[in-house]
Amino acid sequence: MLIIGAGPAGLVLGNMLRAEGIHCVIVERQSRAHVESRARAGFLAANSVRILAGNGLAAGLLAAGQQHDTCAFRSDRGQFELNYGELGRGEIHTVYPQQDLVRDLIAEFLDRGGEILFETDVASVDARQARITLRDGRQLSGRYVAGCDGRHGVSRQAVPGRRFQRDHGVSWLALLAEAPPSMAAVMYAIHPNGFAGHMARTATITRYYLQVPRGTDPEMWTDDRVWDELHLRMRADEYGELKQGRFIERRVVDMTSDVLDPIQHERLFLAGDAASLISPSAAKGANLALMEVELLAHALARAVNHGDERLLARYSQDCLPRIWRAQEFSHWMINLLHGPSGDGHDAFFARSLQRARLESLQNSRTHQDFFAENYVGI
Ligand code: RFL
Repeated sequence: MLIIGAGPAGLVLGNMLRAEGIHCVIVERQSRAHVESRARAGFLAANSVRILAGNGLAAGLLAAGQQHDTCAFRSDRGQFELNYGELGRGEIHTVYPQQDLVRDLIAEFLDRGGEILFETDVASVDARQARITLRDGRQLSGRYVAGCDGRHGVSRQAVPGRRFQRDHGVSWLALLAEAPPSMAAVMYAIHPNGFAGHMARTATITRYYLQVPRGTDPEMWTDDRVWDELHLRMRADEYGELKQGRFIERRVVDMTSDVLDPIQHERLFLAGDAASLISPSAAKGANLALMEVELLAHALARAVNHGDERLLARYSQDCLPRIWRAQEFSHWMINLLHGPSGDGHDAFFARSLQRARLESLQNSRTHQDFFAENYVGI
């Protein structure tokens, strides 16, 4: 079995297949040090924790992860909190940095007898032959190939299908501050200057987001300028100062989404960002990846160990409704968090809808239950 990519998708899949006694090679373009220090996601949904724990992959997460059950919204109408752990299905997030999860998964995969070829770049995939060609011309083949090589990978190019794409027209400056969280809850601040977000990562690291114009050069945002803008949009005068520190990551993320249909072709199966890219507005990417690889691992184990390809044949059809449900919620979140700029008639109309949406979330228990179920659920 060949897996392209040592991100959360490829590594969880590899670990699950090793547990079934299936020979697995993961081919990864980057070095081990690189993937073990790449900071991205942090918020893991209850379903992800169940998958990781159920497959013996959660020791680090259970020891060091922090439980989060509350998010809050601030706007010119004040602030309110939603304790989503007591709403909807009563599920919560576990916050554990993605690079720590990747480090744990690599160690466990190697312990289970898996093989990883780091710094090995895949140039193309032949889905019919289940064969990959490396940048240096060498070829590797297996019984099946799993394309877990993320949004810019090559494996999605080997799946003929439709690609549904949406550019939400919004960009975020994604920041990691060497500073403790400023509040217990995830904070979504809605301000005429744009959205600002606060999310705890660890006791000493906090993620912040600032909505910025498309095409912004992150280097134009000095530390002082970022803190001033965060204070303004988070209304620190009213609700208290933020705990400041040095920014150790500063990058612009464009809010785009896409879904491939189908996410399989011949003997190639896509999972994670390779299958569908979701904007980080609802922190769903890594969680969707784990949902998919659980189904894929199960289907591959049936095929390899029992010669039964029925689950593999319906992999795409089993995943896509859940992918679209997550996309729908993420799209809803984007509309909730980002108001239009300008003072024209259309801007007023759109801003009023945004306000109505927020008020409904603040006051309607039914709406809150719906939010909680989708915010944490997959
Ligand atoms: P990854 O993690 O991108 O891993 C793909 C791997 O494939 C390798 N690769 C290749 N290897 C060999 N040959 C090639 N030709 C290759 N091309 C690529 C790459 O080097 C890489 O190691 O994809 P995967 O495994 O599908 O995992 C997806 C998640 O990483 C992603 O969805 C999340 O990080 C999204 N996301 C979040 N998701 C959550 O569930 N919760 C969050 O809180 C959350 N926060 C975030 C996020 C994404 C963010 N950014 C950077 C877009 C916050 C941010 C800022």
